[in-house]
Amino acid sequence: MGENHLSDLGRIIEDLDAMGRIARVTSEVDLQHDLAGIAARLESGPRAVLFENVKGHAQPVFTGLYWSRELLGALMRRDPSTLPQFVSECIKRWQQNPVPPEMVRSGPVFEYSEPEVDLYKLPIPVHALNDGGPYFDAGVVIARDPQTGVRNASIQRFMVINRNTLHVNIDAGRHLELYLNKARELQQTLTFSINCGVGPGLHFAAATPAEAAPPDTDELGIASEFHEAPLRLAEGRRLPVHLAPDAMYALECEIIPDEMGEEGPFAEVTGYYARRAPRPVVHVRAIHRRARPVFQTILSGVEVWNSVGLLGEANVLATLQRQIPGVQDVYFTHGGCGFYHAVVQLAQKRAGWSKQAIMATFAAFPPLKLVTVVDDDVDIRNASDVEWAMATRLNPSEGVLVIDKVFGHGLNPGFPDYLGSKVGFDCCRPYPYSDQYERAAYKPMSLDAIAVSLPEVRAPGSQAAGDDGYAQPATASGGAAM
Ligand SMILES: Cc1cc2nc3c(=O)[nH]c(=O)nc-3n(C[C@H](O)[C@H](O)[C@H](O)COP(=O)(O)O)c2cc1C
Ligand SMILES: [Mn+2]
Repeated sequence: MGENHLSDLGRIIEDLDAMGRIARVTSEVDLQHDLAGIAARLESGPRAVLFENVKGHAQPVFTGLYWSRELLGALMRRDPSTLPQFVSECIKRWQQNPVPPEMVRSGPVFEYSEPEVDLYKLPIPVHALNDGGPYFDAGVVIARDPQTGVRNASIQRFMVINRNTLHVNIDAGRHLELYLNKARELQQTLTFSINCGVGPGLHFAAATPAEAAPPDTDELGIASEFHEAPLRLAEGRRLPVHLAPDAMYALECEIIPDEMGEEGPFAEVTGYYARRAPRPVVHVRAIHRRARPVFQTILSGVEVWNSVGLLGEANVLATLQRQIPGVQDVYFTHGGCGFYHAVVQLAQKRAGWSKQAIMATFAAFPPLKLVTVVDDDVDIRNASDVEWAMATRLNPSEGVLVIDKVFGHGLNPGFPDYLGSKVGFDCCRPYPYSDQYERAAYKPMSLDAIAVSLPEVRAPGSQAAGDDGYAQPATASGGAAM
């Protein structure tokens, strides 16, 4: 298998550029709030953004790689609606026959090593108005189990405290938390690398949920499936860590267990600020980078929905396809913060399996709070269509499944201390089907061969000269001003 363009962010930017999918901001932009404010205006659009002129820095900042499924689909040469299936097939191949990473000695990230660690040399933005400081939030953490040596990939947010210190947020149940606990027991420090400016192969490996990549597996191999070639890794120069030699930046880091410092607030994927609290202190011992790096940052919105959410969708889809006959598709809605609400599409084969699907979905992705199951005549990516199924097919006295006091996502304000209630909505027709629930349909027609005039729609009173279709409105602002 030949390696494709997905292993290198530089090639990815060139590829997107050739498709007209890079917006270049050439005006000078301040890292403090302005950059994120501009990015927020372009969020979800068809283009990623390159800030070429960052105030006080020679290095550009890149954002938006994950904020549109159309862009991701174009990059991966797939129809965007088939991405969950594609991702789940990559993960399945890795589970069955992993292609282990290949250790190499060099790579572009070693083009320049800072003689002295100084995080302030990097163009790290401050995103939201109340954020506690500049943040790394798009870096892939590569760590090794202190007991077994098994590698783990994850993404965590790191707040910059000073020239060589970060404070990190590790959610409950993360494998990095497990490794840190093991290091504490062994009375060791925990070392790892942060790799910033990588492609979606490594990013998706890091975002693969624990349910698909348990802690005894080396989830770095997932990246190999996306790259169509073994992922390259290299030894650190200062610490016993593994890092990505093809990244834009790689930091060698160390946590001394129980050393804590204040982290936050940070605008999170929920649309709320994560609270400031004592969290682990990270010492940065070395910084490597390309000679001409691009710093990647992520606004915690759609980009997280299309990475954590997309990987969650892929795992729910793979699990349901094994367990529930008739499952067609899964979508984590964007109104549901990208991974709190799953909509499952089911071609029912037996009565009662729509409720089985609700239970299996919750088990396959614990951050979910809502699951809605609909029939296969409903467009799961269209909120109005899903609501139509809910309005006409949900039987509230039988089809609502409430689960109290269950583990959920700690960032969701409904889950203080990771505990809250979840609800499933069975919006499927009663099975076997009756005519009563058959969806009305019109003959599918193409307009290609049909003569039809589609005039430009204008505001009242603004009709074009010579158009005598109807009278001028008799208002003061109407005719008089024209
Ligand atoms: C942009 C982004 C930021 C994230 N930030 C955090 C974070 O600050 N803390 C955290 O524990 N998980 C965060 N996550 C989620 C984890 O990286 C993700 O759930 C991952 O699968 C965890 O890996 P693990 O199962 O190996 O622990 C983030 C994910 C993304 C895509
Ligand atoms: Mn893991």
